[in-house]
Amino acid sequence: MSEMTIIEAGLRALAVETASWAYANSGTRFKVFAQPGVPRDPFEKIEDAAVVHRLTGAAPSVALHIPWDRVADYAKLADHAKQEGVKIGAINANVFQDDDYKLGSVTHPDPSVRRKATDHLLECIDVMDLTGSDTLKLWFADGTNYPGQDSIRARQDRLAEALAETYNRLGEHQRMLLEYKLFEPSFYTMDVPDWGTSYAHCLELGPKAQVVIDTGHHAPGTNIEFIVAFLLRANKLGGFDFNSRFYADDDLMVGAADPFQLFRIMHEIVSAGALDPEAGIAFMLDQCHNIEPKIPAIIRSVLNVQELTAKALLIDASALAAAQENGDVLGANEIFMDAFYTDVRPLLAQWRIDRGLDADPMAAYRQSGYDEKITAERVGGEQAGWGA
Ligand code: PSV
Ligand code: MN
Ligand code: MN
Repeated sequence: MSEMTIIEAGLRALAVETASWAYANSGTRFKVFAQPGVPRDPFEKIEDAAVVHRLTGAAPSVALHIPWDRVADYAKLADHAKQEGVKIGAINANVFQDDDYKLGSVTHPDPSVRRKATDHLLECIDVMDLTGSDTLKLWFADGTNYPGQDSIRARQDRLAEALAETYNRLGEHQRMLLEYKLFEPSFYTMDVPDWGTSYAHCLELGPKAQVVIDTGHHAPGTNIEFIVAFLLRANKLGGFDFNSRFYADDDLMVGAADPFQLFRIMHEIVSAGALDPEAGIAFMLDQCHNIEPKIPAIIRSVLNVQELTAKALLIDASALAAAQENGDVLGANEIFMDAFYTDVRPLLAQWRIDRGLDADPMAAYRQSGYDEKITAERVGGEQAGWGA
């Protein structure tokens, strides 16, 4: 099979989900640098997401974050997405920004705060019903800052209770993804600090609960592709929040810090046959574009995922299997690295031309006039909701 045939077969199905909040202003705790032309409401965020999809042909859905994307009429929002040629992806719950959540949300010691937080999770399932989304994404900032502050074990019980109530409210074709994070904003314990904790809760809940891997949420040096392989085998990998990091939860563009890591992750996906949408793995971006222009950064990110996936597709699977069986350590590694070092950019340019897309989506965006249009039309764009 030619390299082009292999890439065509693999990339046909690859869909990267962009995040509504990445189109809005964002920053660090030190400063938010407002950018011209950013969306003023969720409808405009969807319009920007649609531009990314039109230029790349590979970003057909956009994730929402509630309440950052709360609107009066969700059916209208979903319809707007449809008109624009995209659909609503995962609904991200937000139980980390109210004053009530200082000591936690679903694991708070006060039952009335836990009730409020769980009610928000249920509200997010209402949003899924109204928008046609099939995925609820849960991330909890919950945890403690000081030893002795609260019972680690009691907080696990409270978490399990809220998750079970939420799980039981899911419709037949809906699922929930539980995200973990090593630290931040809690610095002593996080209630879901790692994939093992998330996996154990998901196992207890049932088949509609799966783990989501945010690539920025691990200790330095963690072997993420091992986690991917393990969870795929257990049928408990629901998807990714892709981004890249040099230090902690940097939320930089995926593939920017460590393209080789992304390649290794995509190799596990490809070799498990999990690129196919039937496998149900959501390839989502969870990034902030604090200093770089947002739409081009998101286009770049989608292209990075495509490029590293294409390289992973080019690994000669049968030669690799033979080398592995023969215990040929160096031969196996050489086959693996050969694919990584292959320049797939000309093949991908041709792949785009074959689909009626521009060979260079970055240049096509610059020439499209869209940036000038939104800069002129949109005044007073939204802040994503955090980083102020
Ligand atoms: C938390 O750091 C996180 O990765 C979660 O996915 C949040 O929902 C997201 O960031 C939004 O900033
Ligand atoms: Mn995330
Ligand atoms: Mn994060």
